[in-house]
Amino acid sequence: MLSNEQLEKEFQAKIDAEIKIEPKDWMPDAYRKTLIRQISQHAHSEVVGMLPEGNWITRAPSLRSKVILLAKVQDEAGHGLYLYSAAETLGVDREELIEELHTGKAKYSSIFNYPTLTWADIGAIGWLVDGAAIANQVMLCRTSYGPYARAMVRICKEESFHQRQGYEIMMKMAQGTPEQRQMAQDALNRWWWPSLMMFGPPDDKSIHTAQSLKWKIKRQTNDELRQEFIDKTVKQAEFIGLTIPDPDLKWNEERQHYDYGPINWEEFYQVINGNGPCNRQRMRDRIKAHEEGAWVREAAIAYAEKKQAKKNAA
Ligand code: BYC
Repeated sequence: MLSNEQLEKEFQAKIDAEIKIEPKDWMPDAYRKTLIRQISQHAHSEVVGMLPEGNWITRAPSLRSKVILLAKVQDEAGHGLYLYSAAETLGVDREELIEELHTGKAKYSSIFNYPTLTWADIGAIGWLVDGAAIANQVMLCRTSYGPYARAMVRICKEESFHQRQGYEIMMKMAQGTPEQRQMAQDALNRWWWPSLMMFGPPDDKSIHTAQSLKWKIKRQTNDELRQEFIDKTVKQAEFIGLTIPDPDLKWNEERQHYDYGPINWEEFYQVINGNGPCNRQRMRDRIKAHEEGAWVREAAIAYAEKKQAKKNAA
């Protein structure tokens, strides 16, 4: 029998050789734990992320925009389901994960604790929040754990459509009446800094990055991805004539990247520790939605049991 040390060595060799780790393969406990933490946080984010946008389905300004928003919100629910399934392949129970979310033990993305005040916020979410999500998640299509990597391929395709729908709303509003233009700029002003916080703390403060890079769960650091997102998004803002709310933003010829101003990390830590503008409201609404959906889960289980009983009897 191989010792733990030998097993770990073989495990790391597989990772280094870009061989995916599958559910029944041996893996270090800490690898399993990190994946359960990250995938479940990710699943919770998708599901909680439906709330700020869902708020605007009844107030979308046209039938077209309503249909698009409905489809987007439904996609987020689907992402949550793929991700809970991927987490379950690691031996945890979905109900257990959801309980952790509802009791405040599990985190979800900081970004969903901010309010959506106007229709332009729906544009800003699609453009910036889904844009940041893509920047972070493309690397996850190559993450070392097979079920997570496969789930991410489909998620990324759908996120690209979401980003386009948000940018289209912003473009239309930026080219609209002075009031619409003002709404678009105001939404950008409010969502810009929280979007940069989505990538997580700076590298020198990130607890998990070094180990996650070694295990190829993450392929790039928080700061690298944040920089990529800024470089791409500044040009998109310029194209539609909006101004990024950062007086320190400046192209750095030497680095070939934009320099940017200080991020308010105090605000970030307040938000992820439950004290953001909407944390309580989001959890209250999520728990209510979960309770109201109990009959659907019960019906699905009863159907599966009936089918199984029929199979057993045959
Ligand atoms: N919000 O050591 P670090 C979406 C936590 S949803 C809250 O750098 P890591 C979408 C972190 O968990 C977007 N918490 O951690 C849906 C850790 O705390 P714990 C969600 C955050 O894991 C609907 C501590 O801070 N995307 O796409 O190496 C509509 C230290 O951080 C945040 C994902 O979940 C945050 N922003 O890196 C539209 C992607 N940042 O766990 C869009 C998958 C950090 O020790 N996740 N924390 O208590 C990841 O890629 C990584 O987990 C992160 C953080 C980059 C987020």
